[in-house]
Amino acid sequence: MEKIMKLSNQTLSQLPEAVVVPNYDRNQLKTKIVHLGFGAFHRAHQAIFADILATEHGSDWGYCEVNLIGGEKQISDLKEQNYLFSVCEMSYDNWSTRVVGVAKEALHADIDGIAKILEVMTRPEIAIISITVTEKGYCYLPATASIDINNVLIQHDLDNPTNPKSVPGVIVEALRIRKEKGSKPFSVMSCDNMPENGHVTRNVVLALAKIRDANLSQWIEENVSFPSTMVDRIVPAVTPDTIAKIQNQLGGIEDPAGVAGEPFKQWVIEDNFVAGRPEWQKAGAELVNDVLPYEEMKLRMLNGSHSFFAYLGYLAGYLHIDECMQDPYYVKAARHLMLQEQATTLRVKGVDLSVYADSLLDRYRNTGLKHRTWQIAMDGTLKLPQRMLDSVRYHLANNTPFDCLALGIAAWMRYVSGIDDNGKDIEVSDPSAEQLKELVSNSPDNQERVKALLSLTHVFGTDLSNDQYFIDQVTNAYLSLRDKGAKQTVEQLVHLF
Ligand code: NAI
Ligand code: CS2
Repeated sequence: MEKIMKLSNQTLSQLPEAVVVPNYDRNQLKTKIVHLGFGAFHRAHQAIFADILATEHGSDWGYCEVNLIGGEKQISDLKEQNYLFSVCEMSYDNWSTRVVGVAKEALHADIDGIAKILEVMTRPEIAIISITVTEKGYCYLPATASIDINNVLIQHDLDNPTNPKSVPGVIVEALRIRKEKGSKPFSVMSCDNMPENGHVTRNVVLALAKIRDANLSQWIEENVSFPSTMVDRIVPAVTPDTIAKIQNQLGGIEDPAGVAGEPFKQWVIEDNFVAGRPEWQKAGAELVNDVLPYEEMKLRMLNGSHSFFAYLGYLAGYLHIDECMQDPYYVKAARHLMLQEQATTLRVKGVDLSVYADSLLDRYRNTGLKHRTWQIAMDGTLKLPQRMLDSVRYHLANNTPFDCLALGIAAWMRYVSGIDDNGKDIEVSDPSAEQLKELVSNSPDNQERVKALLSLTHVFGTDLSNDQYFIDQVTNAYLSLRDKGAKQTVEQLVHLF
């Protein structure tokens, strides 16, 4: 039987001509960024920007790719294939492929040990620690953007500060070593979907450092920058089908570290780096003073409508976003949500939000993506605040209607109740899953369920948990979902617009 070959330096020359391969001298690259979270998104986003810079502008910025928790296989695959991986763009059924060469090293905490990761992070030439570890990785309380001191990883790191496990713990320890060695600090750049993601990162790092040593936290405060970023590119979780399609693109060569995403990409970065940065603007990123207006726009319009589709879609049996887009009532409701209930809350200037909304709907129509509603539905307790609840606060303060937001929140409540509209069990994945299960099983399936879930003040804050108008709006939507199901509830709501 013929042996299937893997992507590597040796097999690069055998790839089909259409595949873009690194045309630069990879030996000239220096590891100057340590990236925490070698997941699907980083590969198709930040790594692509760096690869464009190396290809077109002679950049020498290379990466050490790190996974702290999960993703062991991605790191070992990467090591086995000379740190090469491919990124495909899926526009409907037309794929194009690029092999990315900017990774120089790869480490996993459970394979290589945390000491090795800290050794790399404390090299003087490391200028940036960038992060995509999902909202969970920050060990924070979303309602207050402050550290969750009861998080098991944080508890571990408080007891074992020199042998940390959490993202904040690893950053604090690396900075402590750098301070002690007298080396310069680095910048810490979050690329996760949170508003003011730089501030969240700064909050958790400073809070943990303060508990350890007030001098250290003061040094961090004075020397380290935490630029915020708005990141956008839809990159669904890799499936066996994706891997098979990538292999096809590579002319039969296998790449288990490959990913595929949509053609669109956007990156807005707060220009605040203490030890230099790549010239990302040359690869299409926007460097600005204040990212928050862009973050809010993206989190509320894109991620807000994504979560709306995810909960209402999953309940109705729509397994992928493009299936939601086949339902005209869902599309109309999402457009109303975006333009009447999210756009109106935004402070971004100079963007035509109606054009933006339509471009998002077009991106969701991409049938090549197969983006699972279940994937987007996960970790709702960490997503709802920035995607829906901040806008609800705006509407409550301004006495303006928020029917679609109330429906989206109620749909999350139906979803975490664990049974879809066809009576099938839902596998709820969320860091608060245990607590959710307890609240659901101890409350009857009526207005009491809504009240029980609203008692999660780390999600809803004490303000929303006690706001009677908000409670009533969500309860009405919840009872309609319970009695009529998601499809009919969406259709009836749309008829009122
Ligand atoms: P993924 O599931 O492929 O990767 C998740 C990464 O996070 C892995 O590297 C894993 O090791 C790490 N991780 C998970 N829990 C952790 C923890 N508690 N501590 C430390 N590391 C942890 O997910 P993907 O697609 O890479 O997305 C990651 C994040 O990137 C998203 O949550 C979002 O914030 C952001 N993002 C994703 C986009 C996408 O379309 N996939 C687009 C825009 C932003
Ligand atoms: C999605 C995002 O999984 C989710 O929650 O809403 O990952 C979304 O695909 C990206 O933010 C698009 O940039």
